[in-house]
Amino acid sequence: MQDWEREALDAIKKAQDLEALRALKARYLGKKGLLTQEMKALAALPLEERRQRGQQLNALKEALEGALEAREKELEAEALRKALESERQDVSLPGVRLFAGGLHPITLMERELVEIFRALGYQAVEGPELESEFFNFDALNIPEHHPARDMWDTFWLEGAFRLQGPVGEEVEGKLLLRTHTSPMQIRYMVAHTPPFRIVVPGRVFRFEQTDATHEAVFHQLEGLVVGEGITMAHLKGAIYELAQALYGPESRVRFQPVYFPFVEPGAQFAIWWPEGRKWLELGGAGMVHPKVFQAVDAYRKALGLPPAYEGVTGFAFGFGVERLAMLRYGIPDIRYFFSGRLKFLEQFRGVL
Ligand code: YSA
Repeated sequence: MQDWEREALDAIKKAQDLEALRALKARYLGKKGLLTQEMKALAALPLEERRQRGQQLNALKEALEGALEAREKELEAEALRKALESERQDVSLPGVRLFAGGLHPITLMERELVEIFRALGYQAVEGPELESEFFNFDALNIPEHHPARDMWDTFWLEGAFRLQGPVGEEVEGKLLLRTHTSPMQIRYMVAHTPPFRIVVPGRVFRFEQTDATHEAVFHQLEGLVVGEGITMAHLKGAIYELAQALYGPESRVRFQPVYFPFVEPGAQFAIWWPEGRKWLELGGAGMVHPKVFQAVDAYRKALGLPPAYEGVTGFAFGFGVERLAMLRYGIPDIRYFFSGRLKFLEQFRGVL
C-alpha cells in the first residue's frame, strides 16, 4: 500500500462533514482522481505487473468506496441527531397567543339593535346597496324634482348594471347607491302580504361633506310594521321599548312633528340617555303614507300580483347606527369607524 492510499483511508475516516467527504471522493475516485490515474497508468505496465497492480487497485477501490459509504452514514446519522437535538420542542413552554379578530363596533351595535327588535317579534331582512331611483325615491312619494330629494344628496351610477327587483324581476331606470334603508320598505311590501314586522339594518351612502358626526357612508336601521289597526301608539311603543332596552327604565322618548314624504303624520324622535343626561336625536318615523301603499299595489299589479295594502295601516322608522355606537363605546369622531386604523379596531378584540 502506498502512502497516499493509507492517507486516503485515514482522511475518509476523519472527514468532519459531508462536504469534506465529497471532496475526498472527488480527490481519489473522481475522473481526475488519484486512483483513476493509477488505473489509466496500468496500460503501460508489463502484463504480469499489470495483473498484480490491477488486483491491488481494485481492492483499494473497494476499500475506499466502503470507507466513504461507512463515513457518509456516520455523518448523516450525526447530522440527524444534531437536528433533532436543536429542533426539539419544549412542550412545557407557554403557548404563543394567536391574534384573534373581533367584530367591528358597528356590527356589534347593529346586532344589539336587531336583537332588541327580534325580541319584540320583528324579523330582520336586508336589501341591496345598489338601488334604483324608483325604490329609493319615486315609490316613497319623492318624485323627480321634488324638493324633498335635496334631503338625500345622492351618488348616481353611470353605465349598465343589472338590478333585481323584489321578486327577481329585472329593474329598469336610473341607479344609485341607496341614500337610506327606506327603499327596502317598498321591496318587502311588494313581495309580502301583511301583517308583518321587519327591521332592516344596512349601509347607506350620501354625497356629503364629512365631519365628526357625519360620514358619506354610514348605517341605518329601518323598521316597518303593517297590519290592520296599526296606529301611532304602536310606533311610540316600539321606540319606547328600544329606549328601555338600550338605556334602562329611566329612559324616555320624545316625538316632534317633521316632514318626510313617505309618512303622514311624520315625526322625528329622540330618546333620553340618563347617563349622559341628554336627548339623543335618533331619526325619523311616522305612519306609512297612503301613496306609498298605492305605489306598492300598483307595482304588484304590474307583476300580476293581487292588491294587498287596501284597508291596512302601518308605521315606519329609520335611524342612524353610528351615533348610538359612538355613545356606547365612547368614540368622539364618526370618521374613526371606517378609517381602517388597526389601533382603533384592536380595542374591540374579543368583545364578542
Ligand atoms: C323616516 C321616516 C320613516 O317612516 C322611515 C325612515 C325615516 C328615516 C329616513 N329614511 C332618513 O334617512 N332620514 S334622515 O335623513 O334624517 O336620516 C336618519 C338618521 O340617519 C339621522 O337622524 C342620523 O342619525 C343618521 N344620519 C343621517 N345622515 C348621516 C347620518 N349618520 C351619519 N352620517 C350622516 N351623514
